[in-house]
Amino acid sequence: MVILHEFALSSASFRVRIALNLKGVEYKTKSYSLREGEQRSSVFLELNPAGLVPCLEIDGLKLSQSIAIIEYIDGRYPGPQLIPSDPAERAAVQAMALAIACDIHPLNNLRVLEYLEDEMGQSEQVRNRWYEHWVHAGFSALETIFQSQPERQFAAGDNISLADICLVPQFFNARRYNIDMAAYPRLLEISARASALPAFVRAAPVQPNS
Ligand SMILES: N[C@@H](CCC(=O)N[C@@H](CS)C(=O)NCC(=O)O)C(=O)O
Repeated sequence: MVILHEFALSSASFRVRIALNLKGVEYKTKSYSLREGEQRSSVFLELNPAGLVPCLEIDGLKLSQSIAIIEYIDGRYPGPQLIPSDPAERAAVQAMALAIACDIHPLNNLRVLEYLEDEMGQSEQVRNRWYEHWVHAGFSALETIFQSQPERQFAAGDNISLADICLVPQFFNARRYNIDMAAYPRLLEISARASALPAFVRAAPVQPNS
């Protein structure tokens, strides 16, 4: 049995749920409340000493880091190829995915936001400004890339890839934080198209503002 240790609203967990669904892998979830700090419990630290969800138990392995997990799933299961094998296409997909997973997401992770407030004494207003700043920095760059490729249905072309798998959860988060995304029409378009696919719908947490 494949077990995803996760939190529904965690975007890194959301990425892995999408990938498992796209590949048609059956899995169970075990939830850890991030708000209550369960990711730092001894039970979870046994799974991932970094204290960050997700962790995927699969084939006798305990995998952490959503991108590494998705690479494993992609290589292990048939179905749509999420990371292209052509070196140039692969680099392009990885660049878009990592622009989100490395350049936006970690700066706005819960522990960073809590550190800003609790240890650095910053207000909720400053915390929210920080959050928005890094979303806009990352999304502006991606919008420029997508604008230059108007024919693309999805982030990397006509097929879903790791780039869409990273984009949709980050978009979900931005909506949750009520960030104005009027400046990103192509991101909106691509994200909406991918979000409507059954694998994404089934992976989504409850809709923001619902
Ligand atoms: N690079 C990691 C990031 C994992 C991560 O940051 N997970 C977040 C939820 S999306 C988390 O567990 N946050 C808990 C915390 O900040 O204390 C991955 O892609 O799996």
